[in-house]
Amino acid sequence: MKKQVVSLMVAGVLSQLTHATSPDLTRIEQPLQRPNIIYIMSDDHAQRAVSAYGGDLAELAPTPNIDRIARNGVRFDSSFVTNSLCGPSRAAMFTGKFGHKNGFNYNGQLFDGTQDNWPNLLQDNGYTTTVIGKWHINLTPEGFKFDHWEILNDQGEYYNPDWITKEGVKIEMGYTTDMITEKSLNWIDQQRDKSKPFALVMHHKAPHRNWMPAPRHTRLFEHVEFPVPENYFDDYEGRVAASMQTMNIYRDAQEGHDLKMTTGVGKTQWREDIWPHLLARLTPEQRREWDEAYQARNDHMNANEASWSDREMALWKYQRYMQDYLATIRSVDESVGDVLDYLEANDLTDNTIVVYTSDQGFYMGEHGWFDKRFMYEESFRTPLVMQYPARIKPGTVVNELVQNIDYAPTFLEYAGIAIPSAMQGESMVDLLSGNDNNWRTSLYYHFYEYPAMHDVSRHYGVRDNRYKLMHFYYQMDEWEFYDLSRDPTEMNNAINDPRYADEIKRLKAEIKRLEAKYDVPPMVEWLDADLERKPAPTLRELFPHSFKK
Ligand code: SGN
Ligand code: CA
Repeated sequence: MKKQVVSLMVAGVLSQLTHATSPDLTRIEQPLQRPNIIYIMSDDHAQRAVSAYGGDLAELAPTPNIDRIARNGVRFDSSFVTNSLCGPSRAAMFTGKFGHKNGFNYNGQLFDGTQDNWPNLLQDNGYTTTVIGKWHINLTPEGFKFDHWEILNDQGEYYNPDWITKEGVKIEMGYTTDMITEKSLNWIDQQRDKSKPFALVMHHKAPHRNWMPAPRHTRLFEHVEFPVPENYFDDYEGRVAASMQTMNIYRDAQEGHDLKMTTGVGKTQWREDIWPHLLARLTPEQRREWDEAYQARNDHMNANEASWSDREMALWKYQRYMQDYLATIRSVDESVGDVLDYLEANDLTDNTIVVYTSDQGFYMGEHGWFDKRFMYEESFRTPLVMQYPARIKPGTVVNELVQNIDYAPTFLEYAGIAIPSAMQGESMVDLLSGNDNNWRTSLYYHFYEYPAMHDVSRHYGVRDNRYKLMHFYYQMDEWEFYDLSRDPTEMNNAINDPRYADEIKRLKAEIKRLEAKYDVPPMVEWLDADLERKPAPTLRELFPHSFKK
């Protein structure tokens, strides 16, 4: 109790200090007890698949440990990203800036880690820091000052992954989600400098494509039938960009690589798999267990496929996709449980901020899709829960529109570090204590990765509490408008509906206002600069000693 009172007093002083706007005020007097920060981010975890948010999967595939964070602290009900793609999302989250300011707009760019970012600023101000897990914004955390880092290669592998450290690259045997948990807890327990507050960035590969569950979870949902979204068989009428994508579960998902469908009854070989190196990573023992887990279900499918209609096959594929996707999330949830248990057992809970989020949302069959990219709700939203018992009231729910650029300023303010004026996000600290009456009422979004995999057109847009306006550009010039209160699944593009003419006009002006506020450069500059992609060095070039000659 006493500890809590002290830290609350410190917090009061801090919130005054951190409101200073001077850009060169990078160091201020350190408070008595600065919070530890554990930032857990998974990859492609839809809000619909977090049971704290309720919804139709809450009972079928619950996430009790992620829900614990929400119960102990806060659940953000209107949490969004700036650009629904892995790399850009990570860059925005670290820097508190949109991609056009931090230089990272699409996967494959190389992030400049020397720019202000929250792990570096924490470390400059006396924190010990680490990142463990998926990185994906560069080959290594170049420019970052992490005291320790262990990262996956590129997208990472589910089984027996490559781990990259300062020393080089090596394969370690195990299931990646579990290894990230072990390495993270080991760092907290054994490796960190205990004289300093710590920040742990824990980035899971799961539940990213190709959705390979842990051996203990391959059959977790084999008898569960998941509810099929009403728009699974969407015809994309009135939505040109949506009609052109290639991220459809029943048309574009690979039958082998993604859906683990085999070539025939009694067979264990996957159907088409343009990335066979992933399955090839399994040891013979792991492979045997894996094949056994899928055998009966695949045999049943292979025996009946010829008699199934396209629609029946599409529905079968949906169930397979959901079973695997949700099973990979079970390991992530267990990992969160292990972290929370560790903090509780070691008296670290009160003064540690624990965040669970994802780099973006994901489609779970809505519009027929997997993947993300679009500014439609399922991928624009991302789960966000956070606990900090010393400062955040348990069971808090925030409805205001927050975005991943808000995390950096929030962590800095909680740590008592001045927020660089170039950061574009807002600290959520006042919002969390119910003291912010001036919070933003609209969000800006911009997706750039086109031409690219999944063929989602470039687009930008605005969303407020009720409406959304988007412009798809580059190879098309298409506007879409939705009244989310009437059309939450975004099936009726109302851009030409005269009843909304005033709202559309208002939102077009709002886009202009946000472009000015965030200093978005004229589109034409993008088109030229964006197409030049610098080739990244290879791991072999970086760590020649880790490879056989
Ligand atoms: C991989 C996936 C894609 C996915 C991108 C981006 N294919 O290329 O489906 O859209 O990553 O994902 S995979 O079969 O190789 O996994 S992101 O999380 O990095 O944004
Ligand atoms: Ca992702």
